[in-house]
Amino acid sequence: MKKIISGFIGASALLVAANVQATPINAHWVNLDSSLWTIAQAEEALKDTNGQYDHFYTQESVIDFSQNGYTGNVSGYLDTPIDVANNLWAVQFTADLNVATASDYDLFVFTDDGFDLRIDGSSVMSFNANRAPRTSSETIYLSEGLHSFELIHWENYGVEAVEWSWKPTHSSQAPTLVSDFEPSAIPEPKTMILFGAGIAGLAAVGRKKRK
Ligand SMILES: [Ca+2]
Ligand SMILES: [Ca+2]
Ligand SMILES: [Ca+2]
Repeated sequence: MKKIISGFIGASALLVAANVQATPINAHWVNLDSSLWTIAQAEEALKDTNGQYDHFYTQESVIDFSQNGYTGNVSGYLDTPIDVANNLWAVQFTADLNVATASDYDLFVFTDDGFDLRIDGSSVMSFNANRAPRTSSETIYLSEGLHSFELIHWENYGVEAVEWSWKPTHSSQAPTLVSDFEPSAIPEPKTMILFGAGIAGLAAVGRKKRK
């Protein structure tokens, strides 16, 4: 009986592994020519209704950037993909967050300067001013499944950093980068094949045991 249970977990793990498709986070960057202090100003700049700023777009797998070597709460960082000489800019990160297990989660957003984190269209945490590199934290409940998120961040002179990490509230593990994103919960055909192979393997284990 014990063997059958472990075999079933193996099949489930295969399903999860095949279903997660490292889909990128969309990042929209905008270079500015004047100071900004608030979330509203960063949003205005990103909208750029007068078309006065330079915009560019990248795809990222995690939010863990610094122009100045600040590692945040999880070791390591990526160079922010914007001219380090430019001290005035804003960025909007968007993707779907895939929550495998419904739970309370501790969220940690490390930034210089400010930010606004929205999940399913509502702000859950923000720092609506400029600051030296600091961590903001918040605990929220997330149901299983996909949750759209938007993280707005800006740089207004000096040091720049932005990192988003999390952990289940009741876990003693260290925070890890939020990095599990996918556009759709619909299993791919290859997922079903692997799942079928897992079931076949389980049946083989069962047969072997009876002999
Ligand atoms: Ca980091
Ligand atoms: Ca800077
Ligand atoms: Ca700064």
